[in-house]
Amino acid sequence: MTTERRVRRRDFLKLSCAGAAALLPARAAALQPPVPGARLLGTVPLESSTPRPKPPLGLLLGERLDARLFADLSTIARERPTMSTEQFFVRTAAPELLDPDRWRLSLGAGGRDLAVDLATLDALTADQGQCLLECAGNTDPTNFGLLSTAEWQGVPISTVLDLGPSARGSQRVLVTGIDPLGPSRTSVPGASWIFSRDDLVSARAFLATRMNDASLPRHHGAPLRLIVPGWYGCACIKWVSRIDLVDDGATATPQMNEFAARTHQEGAPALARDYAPAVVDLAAMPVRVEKWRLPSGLVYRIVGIMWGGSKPTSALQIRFHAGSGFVPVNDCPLPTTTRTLTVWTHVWRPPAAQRYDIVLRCGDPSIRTRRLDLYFYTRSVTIDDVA
Ligand SMILES: Nc1nc2c(c(=O)[nH]1)N[C@H]1C(S)=C(S)[C@@H](COP(=O)(O)O)O[C@H]1N2
Ligand SMILES: [Mo]
Repeated sequence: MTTERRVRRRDFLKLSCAGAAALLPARAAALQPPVPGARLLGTVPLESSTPRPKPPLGLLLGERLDARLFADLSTIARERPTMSTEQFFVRTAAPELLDPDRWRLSLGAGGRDLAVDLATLDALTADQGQCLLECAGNTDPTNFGLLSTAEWQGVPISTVLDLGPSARGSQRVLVTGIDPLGPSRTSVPGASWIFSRDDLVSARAFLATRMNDASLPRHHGAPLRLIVPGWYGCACIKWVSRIDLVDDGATATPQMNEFAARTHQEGAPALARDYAPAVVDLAAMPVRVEKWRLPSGLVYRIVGIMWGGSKPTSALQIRFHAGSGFVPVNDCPLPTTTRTLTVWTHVWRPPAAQRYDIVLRCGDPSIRTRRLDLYFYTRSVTIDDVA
C-alpha cells in the first residue's frame, strides 16, 4: 500500500520532467558514439504504425486483473538489460486479501497433501540468474512494454516437487495461484497452468521467492511465483498456493483456454497434454533511436532488443521500409543464453526525411519466429532531418 503511494509520487516527479528526459535519456549519454567524434543530439520517438493514444509508462494503471504497468523499454542499455523492480511490467495487481505471513504451499499428489512453509523455501533459495518475462498479450504497439527482465532468486521446481508426496505415473504438474476477486474487463479470474514435468525441469523453472535481490513485491506474486524461463508470462503463475501432480488426462485450466490463441495454440484443446509449450519465439524490436552529429552530417543509431527463441543467434536483419531489402544488424552480439534479452545496435543513414517502419527478422531459417513473421513488433519513426 505504502509502496504504491511512494511509487506514484516518484512517478509524478518523473512525469513532470518527462520533457527533458525524452530528449536525452540519462544512460544514452554514457554510450560510446557510433562513429568516433560523433555528438549525441537527442532521441527520436518510436511510434506505432497507426497513431493511437499512449498510456503512461512505468505507472501502475487500473485495478486487480485489469491492472497494468507498461515498462519503458527505451531506457534499456547493454550494460544494464534488467528493469528495476519498480519499473518491471505488471499484469494483474496483487489480491487484496493476501497474507504472506500465514502462507503455506500445499503439495498434493495421489490424494495426499503436504504443506511447506516459507522458511523451508527461503532456506532452499538460490540465484536463478537473469530471466525475461513477456506477457502473451504484449500488444500495445505504442510501447510493447509488457516485457521486462530481472535477476531472480528462488527454488528449482524439481527441488520443490521432491519435497512433496509422489504419485505413481503422474506426468503432469498443476500450478495454482490465487487471483484478485471482482469483475474484470480483460481477464477470467483463476490462475493455474498444467505443465509436463519434463517441460518444467528442462526449462529450469523455479519458484521465485526474491526478485533483483530483494523480497518479491506483492504485485509480482509475493510470497511465491513461478518462473518458467522462455515461456510466456501467463504460465508464470503469481501468488502460488498449490502444486499438484495430476494425471496425463487432466483437462486444461481456464487460464490455458484463455491464453490459447495468444500462446499460438491450434484452437483451444480440451486436454492439458494437447497444449504446445507456451514458449516465446525469437523476436526483436527497436527501443530507441538516437540522433548523432558528425562533422560530415547526421547519423542515427537504432538501439534494440532481441529475446526469446530456441537457441542463441546473432543473425538478426533489419529493414526500414516495405520496398527495401533486409540488411544484417551492425552490432548484434551472440548471446550466451536465450533466457534474457540482448541489446543490439545499428547505425543508420536514412536517405530521406520521411516516416520509416522498422522491421526485424532472423537470417537463420532453423529458428522459429512466429510473431516476427506477422510483423508483430513493427515500430515506426519519423525522420525530419537528414542533412
Ligand atoms: N495468480 C496470477 N498469476 C498470474 C497472472 C494472474 O492474473 N494471476 N497473470 C499472468 C500473466 S498473464 C503475466 S504476463 C504474468 C505477469 O507477471 P508480472 O506482473 O510479475 O510482470 O503473471 C502471470 N501470473
Ligand atoms: Mo500475460
